[in-house]
Amino acid sequence: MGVPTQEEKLHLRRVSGDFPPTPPETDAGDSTLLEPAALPLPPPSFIPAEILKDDKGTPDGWLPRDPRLIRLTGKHPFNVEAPLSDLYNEGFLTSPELFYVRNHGAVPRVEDGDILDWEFAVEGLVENPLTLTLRDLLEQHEQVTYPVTFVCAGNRRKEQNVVRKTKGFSWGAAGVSTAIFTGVVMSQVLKRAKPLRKARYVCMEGADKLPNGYYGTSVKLNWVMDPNRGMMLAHKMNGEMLRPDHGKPLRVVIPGQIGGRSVKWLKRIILTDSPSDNWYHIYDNRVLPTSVSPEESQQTPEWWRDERYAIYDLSTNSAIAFPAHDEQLSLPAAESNYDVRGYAYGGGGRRVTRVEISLDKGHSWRLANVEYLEDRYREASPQALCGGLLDMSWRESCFCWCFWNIVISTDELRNAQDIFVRAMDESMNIQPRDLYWSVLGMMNNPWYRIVIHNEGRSLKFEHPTQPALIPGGWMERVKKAGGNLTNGYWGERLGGEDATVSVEPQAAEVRMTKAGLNRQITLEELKQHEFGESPWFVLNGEVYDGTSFLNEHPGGAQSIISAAGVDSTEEFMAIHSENAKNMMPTYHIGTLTPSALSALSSDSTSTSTPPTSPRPTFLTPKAWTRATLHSKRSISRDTRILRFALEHSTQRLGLPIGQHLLLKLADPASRDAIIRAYTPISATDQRGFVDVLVKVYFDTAERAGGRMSLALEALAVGQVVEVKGPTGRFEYLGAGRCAINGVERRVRRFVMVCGGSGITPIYQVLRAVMREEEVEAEVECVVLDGNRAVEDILCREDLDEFERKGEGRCRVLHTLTKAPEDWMGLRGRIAKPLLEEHAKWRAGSMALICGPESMEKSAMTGLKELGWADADVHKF
Ligand SMILES: Nc1nc2c(c(=O)[nH]1)N[C@H]1C(S)=C(S)[C@@H](COP(=O)(O)O)O[C@H]1N2
Ligand SMILES: [Mo]
Repeated sequence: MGVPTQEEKLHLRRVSGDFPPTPPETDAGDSTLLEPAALPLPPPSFIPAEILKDDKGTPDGWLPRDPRLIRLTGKHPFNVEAPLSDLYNEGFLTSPELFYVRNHGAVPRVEDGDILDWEFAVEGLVENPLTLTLRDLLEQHEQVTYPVTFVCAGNRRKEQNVVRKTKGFSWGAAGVSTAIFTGVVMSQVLKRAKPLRKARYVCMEGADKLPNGYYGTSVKLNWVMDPNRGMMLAHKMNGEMLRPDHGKPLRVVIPGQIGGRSVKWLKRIILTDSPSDNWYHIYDNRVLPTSVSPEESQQTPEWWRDERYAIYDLSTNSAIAFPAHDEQLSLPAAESNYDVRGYAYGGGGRRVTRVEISLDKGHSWRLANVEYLEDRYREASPQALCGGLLDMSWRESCFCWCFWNIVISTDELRNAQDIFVRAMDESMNIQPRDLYWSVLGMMNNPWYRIVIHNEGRSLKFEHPTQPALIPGGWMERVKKAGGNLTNGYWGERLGGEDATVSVEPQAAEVRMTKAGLNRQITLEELKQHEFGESPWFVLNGEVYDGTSFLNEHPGGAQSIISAAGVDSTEEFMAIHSENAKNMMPTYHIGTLTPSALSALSSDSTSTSTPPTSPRPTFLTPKAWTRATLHSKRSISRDTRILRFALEHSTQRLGLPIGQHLLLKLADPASRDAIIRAYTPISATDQRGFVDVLVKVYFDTAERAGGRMSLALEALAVGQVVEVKGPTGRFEYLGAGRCAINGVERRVRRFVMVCGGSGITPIYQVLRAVMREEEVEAEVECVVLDGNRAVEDILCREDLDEFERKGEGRCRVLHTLTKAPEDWMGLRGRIAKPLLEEHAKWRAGSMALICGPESMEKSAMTGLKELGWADADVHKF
C-alpha cells in the first residue's frame, strides 16, 4: 500500500466532496485559530509527571497519572472518573488528565518514536485489504477536528448497584467527558479498502490483550458511511497526541454511542457480514431484560447473543453537579438565590431539547436554561483547528453534552425536600422516573435526585450515591433504614406503608469463622507463616492455620504452602464445596488488621507481570502466570487438546510428574473466576508450550454443562488463561520411586485405574515409567481404563503403543459399559470382579485412581475388598 494514485485521490475527493459540501480552501496544517474567541477552548491542562503509588507494581507502572481521579476497580485495571464537581468545573471540554478512563486491561505502551509507524489493518470483506500506518493517515488523508462527548454505558451504575448488585463496577455520574478530537473520517479509509457488497458490519480490535482476547466490538458499516454520524479515526485529543490511557496513538471515535464502541489502540478493522464475535462485544455493553437475573444470564448464554440487547446509541441522561454532594448552603436572613446546574446529553446525535427541574417530587416541573456550547463550533466558519479542518455548519447532529442551569431562591430550596432533574431529546425521549435494573447495570438514566436536608441554619445536599465503594448518598441511607428503593417513591415510606420491605434475598452463606474469636493479626505475624512448617493463609480478611491439614488436604500440601501468607479468597471460593467451607471455623485463628488487609490485597490477587529477564520455568506456586491459547485440536466430538504457549519458547513448565496445575479463567457470562486442576498431557519437560486435554461437558436438556469445560471451549486462539501450580500430593520421582506428600517409597507395580478424562494424570505417570530404560528400575504397569463407548476412550492409540513397546511391562485393558457387539476388550464397570482378575494386591504394588466420582468409588471399594491397604492406594 503506498500513496494513493491520482485517480484514487480524485475518488477520495469525490466521496468526501459530495457530502458534506467541500469547504473553501484553508491551510489545514496551520493550527492558528481564525475565530478564537468564538470557540470554547480546552481548559489549562498538564501532563502528569509522577507515577502514582497505586500504579507501581501494576502493568501500568510506567504511566504517570492524575491523582484526583477516583479509582473504581482497585488499582488495576485503570477505571476512573473525576470528582463530579471537578469535572463540571473544567467546563465544556475536559482536560485529558481528568477525562474518565475505562481500561479493560493494561495500557499498551507506545514510544513516541514509534507513533508514526503504528500499523493497523483494514481487512475482511473488502476488495482491497490494507495495512496503513499513522504516517499514511496523516500524509494521505484530510484531517478533521470536532468536539465529541464520551460516555461509558456504565455511567451512574452505582445507583443500580445499590438497588441490587449488578455485574458491573460502580460508576458515579462522572463517567462522561468531552474533548475535541482530530483525525481522519473513518469512511474515507474504508472506501479505500473497497467494501464488498455483503459487508455489513465493521469490527474493530485494539492492541490490549485481555483475559478473553483483544478488546473488540463492531458497529454497522452503514453508520460508518453516514457523514452525519461523524465516526473518526483519531490521533489527537484537545490538540495534543492522545494520551496513553485514551488510545495513544490511534483510536476510533464513535459519536453519539456508548464509549465502549470507540476502540482504543486500534490495530484491526475487519468488515464482516455479522456483528463482532469478540468476547467483549458479546458479554459487555448490553441491557438484558430486567427479568433476567445474574444466574439466569449465566445459565442461558443465548441472552447474550441477542443483538437486540446490544447498546449502541446512548440514552437521554442528565445529572446535577451543583449543589454538590455534602455541600452546605448557609441560610442568610435575606432572600438569596442558588444557581442549580449540571449536564445533560442525548444519544445517537440527538439534541437535548429541554431540561426540567422539579422541587415537588415530579408533580410540577420548570424549564432550565440549556446551553449548547457545541453550537459555537457549528457556527464557526470552516477553519483550521488543532491541525485539522473544523467544518461543522452542515452537520445537524449533536455529539456533545450540554450544560443547564436554573436559579432557585434559597427560600424555595428551604421548603423543598429534594431537587430532581430530567432531560428530553428532540425525539421526545425522556428520562424515566424509575430505574430500569439489568444484569450489567448499564444505561442507567432515571431522574437524578438530590435530597435537601434542612439543618436549621443551613441546607445540606445529598446526591444519590458516591462512586466506587465510597460511602454516602441517600440511596444507601434509605436502603439501610429498610426503605424499598423501587417503590416508585425513592424508598421513602408512604403513609400507611408497611415498614417491612422486600430486601433482596441473599443466599445463605456458610459461616467460616469461629465465634467469639477476637485476635488481631498483623502483616508481620502473617508473613512469619508464609514459609515453613505452619502455613497461615487468609480468606475474606480472616486468618487460618493450615498446619493440621497439610497432610490430608486433597490438593496436597503444596496447595496450602502456596496459599500461605497470601490472600487466597478468590481461589478458595472458586474451588471449594460448602462442605470444605463448613470445616473452616476449626482452623480460624484470627482477623487481619485493616492495614495488613489492605497491604495484602494489593499484592495477592495480581497476576505476575512478565519478568524482565525470562524465567526458566513457567509455573510459580504463589502467583498466576498467563499462558496464551496457541491452538486447539478436536480429538472427538467432545474432547479437545488445547495447546497453550508459555512465556517463551525455551521455557519449561516446571511441573513434577503426576502433579497438576490450576487453570483460571473468567466465566464468559458471570465473569466470576473459575479455577480447576488439570494434568497436562504433554511431557513435563516439553519446552515452550503445554497441552491440556479437555473433555467438554455440554449443556443437555437435563442439566447444565461443565462451567470450566464450556469456558475453555469458548476460548479462542490468542486468548489467555492464568495458570498456577503445581498442586497434588503424589509425585513420580523416577526409577520406581514416588512420593506421597513428600514421603518417599519404592514401587514395583502400578495398578492404574481410570475413566474418561481421568486418564490424564495416569498417562503422565505411565509415560514417565515407560520411558525409563534402566533395567533395575523395572516397574510394571497395569492400566484399567473404563469408559462408556469406544469413542469415549481417550488417548487410546498412545496407551496401546505403550503396551506394544513395553515388552510385557505394561498391560492396557479397556472396559466398556456400552460395548458394540464386535468389541474384543473387557465389558462392564470397574468393580470387584474386574479388579479381582486384573488388579490383585502384591507386595510393592501401588494403585492410582482417577476418573468420574462413581467410578472412583466403586474402584476404591473393590480394591479394599481385595485387601488393598489405604496407604497403597492414591486417588488423584
Ligand atoms: N482497546 C480498548 N478500547 C476500549 C476499551 C478498552 O478497554 N480497550 N474500553 C472501552 C470503553 S467501555 C469505553 S467507555 C471507552 C472509554 O474511553 P476512554 O478511556 O478514553 O475514556 O473506551 C472503549 N474502548
Ligand atoms: Mo464503557
